[in-house]
Amino acid sequence: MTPEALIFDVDGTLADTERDGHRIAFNAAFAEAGLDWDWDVDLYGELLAVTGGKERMRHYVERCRPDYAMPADFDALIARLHAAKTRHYTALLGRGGIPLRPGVRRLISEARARSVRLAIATTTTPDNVSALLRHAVAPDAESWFEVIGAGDLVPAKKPAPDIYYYVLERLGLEPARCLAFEDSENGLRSAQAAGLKTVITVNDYTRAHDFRGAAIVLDQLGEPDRPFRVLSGPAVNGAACLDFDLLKKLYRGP
Ligand code: XBP
Ligand code: MG
Repeated sequence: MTPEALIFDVDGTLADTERDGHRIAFNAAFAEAGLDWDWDVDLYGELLAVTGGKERMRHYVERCRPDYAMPADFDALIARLHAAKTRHYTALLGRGGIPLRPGVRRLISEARARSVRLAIATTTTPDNVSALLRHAVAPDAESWFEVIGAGDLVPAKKPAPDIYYYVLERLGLEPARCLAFEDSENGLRSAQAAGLKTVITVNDYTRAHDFRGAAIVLDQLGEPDRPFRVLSGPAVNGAACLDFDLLKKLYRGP
């Protein structure tokens, strides 16, 4: 049995966008606004527990900057900073700054060749998804994805299941017909709560997360000449990468 649709998270799953992408863009927006906020690699790793850029900035001010005198129009400041951050981030993607993770292009191509439907479920801003797909995948890659669920389309971000519910409803599919791809514990909780079987590819920020309940946990999707490592999950009988043979075994749908 083959799943009818693959639903991909974006940040950390399609590409390693956090440390050298979103983080750099946040810092550029802070500097531009004359703020002394500076998120180093370790601090950013802690802040990633909060999904969503606006939510993350608020959390930082509330938890880490008791010295900061919040202006009366703090909401407006957050909105301005976030718009600037999106501008910096999409410009960085436009310069080809962030490549896809290993195996992502191969798996997407294989899915398209088999007419398996594709969708996106992410907390990031829609403009960021468009820019990544256009610049790192292909100029017309947005049209390959039937549903793009992103950002503030739903009120509650991951780990809430809302964005996956949104995508499933628009695909018109039961979760048992789909497979999700995530890189983080918040992402896994979100997909699981929506009833989706989930493949995890870890990255440096998420390696130590709790991935109990995932269909399989890999270091990356793998290429024939760049094999993945299985961090937990079923035996893969010498497979080097997550192709449709392995995917079907993991899926075992209705
Ligand atoms: C990704 C995120 C995003 C980005 C920032 O989580 O948490 O918030 O860090 O994007 P996931 P915005 O991969 O689980 O979707 O600034 O556009 O919110
Ligand atoms: Mg992610």
